[in-house]
Amino acid sequence: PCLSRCYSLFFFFFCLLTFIHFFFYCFKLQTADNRKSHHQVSNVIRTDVASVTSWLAPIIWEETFDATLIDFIYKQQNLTIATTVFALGKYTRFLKEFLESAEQHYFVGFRVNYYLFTDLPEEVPEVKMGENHSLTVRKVPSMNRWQDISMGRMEILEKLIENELASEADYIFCLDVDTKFYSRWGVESLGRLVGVIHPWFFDAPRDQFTYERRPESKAYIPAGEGDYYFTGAAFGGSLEDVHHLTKTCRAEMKIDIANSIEAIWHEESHLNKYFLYNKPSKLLSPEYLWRDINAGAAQIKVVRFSHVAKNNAEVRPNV
Ligand code: UD2
Repeated sequence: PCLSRCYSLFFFFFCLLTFIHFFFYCFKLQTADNRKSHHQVSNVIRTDVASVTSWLAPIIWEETFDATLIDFIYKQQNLTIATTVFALGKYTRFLKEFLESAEQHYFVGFRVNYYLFTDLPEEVPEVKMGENHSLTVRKVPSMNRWQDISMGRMEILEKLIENELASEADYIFCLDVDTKFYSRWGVESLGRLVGVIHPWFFDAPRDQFTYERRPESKAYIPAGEGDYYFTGAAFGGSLEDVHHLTKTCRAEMKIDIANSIEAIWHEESHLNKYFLYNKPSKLLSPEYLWRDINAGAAQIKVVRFSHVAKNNAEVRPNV
């Protein structure tokens, strides 16, 4: 009987210890979870910049999203991002740095198809593509005016989406080539219609925006109107939305040509007009298009993509 009492006592203490251990284990898990969710919440707060527009579109800045979490969510969707870039004439010199830096920072781990339009395919450098990234080169005719090259992109994009991309991609981004990636540009940038705030005007009052102010142009924006000044160097979204954007801008530029007027900043002016009446569903902060020659700004904690310095008179076919 003494032995059996000992066993009972031993069993009782064993159960007690197991229970206490289990209790503390659960408590630890819960506090870890709390800490984690608290950490995630504190991760997405910026008080020095606006991170939402008046029509409730997010504005993406560093520390407004959790990159690991957002990658995990989008990974399950098996997406393809088409990306267009134009390099005509001397602008082919920018391709190497553009592509090499993109391969380090642009949608790493996601499927990307670059469509490169050039009049000099023989000058396209050999750049090793990362996993699930591919490059298609398309020859286009040369042009004598840089403004025509820049504006002509709208029509080529419109046709590319219409004729080829429907079953090939989910999203599209259209980027300038005289640029370089310095840091992550990832799925946080995806949205139905995406505009990038111009690095010169993100901090400027509206009356300083360089919208087209002549009512004769289809890009006209009256004084006192407009939300942001967007760059023409980067925009994107779903195929359907970007198709509508490019088709509209192309048609409006055609009307301007017929009326012998060219908007002050070419297709960028038409893009701004489009975004005024078709609000972007997501805005990217100037982290997504900075300028190498710009001084830093306190709000810019990360430069992701930036215009490289160039001598316009030397690289453009006309001045
Ligand atoms: C601004 C815009 C640009 C466009 C342009 C229209 C920014 C930062 N950039 O840049 O997107 O809206 O104004 O006025 O807001 N290109 C060639 N070969 C040429 C000339 C141009 O391939 O000879 C292509 C190339 O992809 C280049 C793009 O057209 O990146 C725009 O031309 P730009 O970069 O010379 O225009 P820029 O710097 O005035």
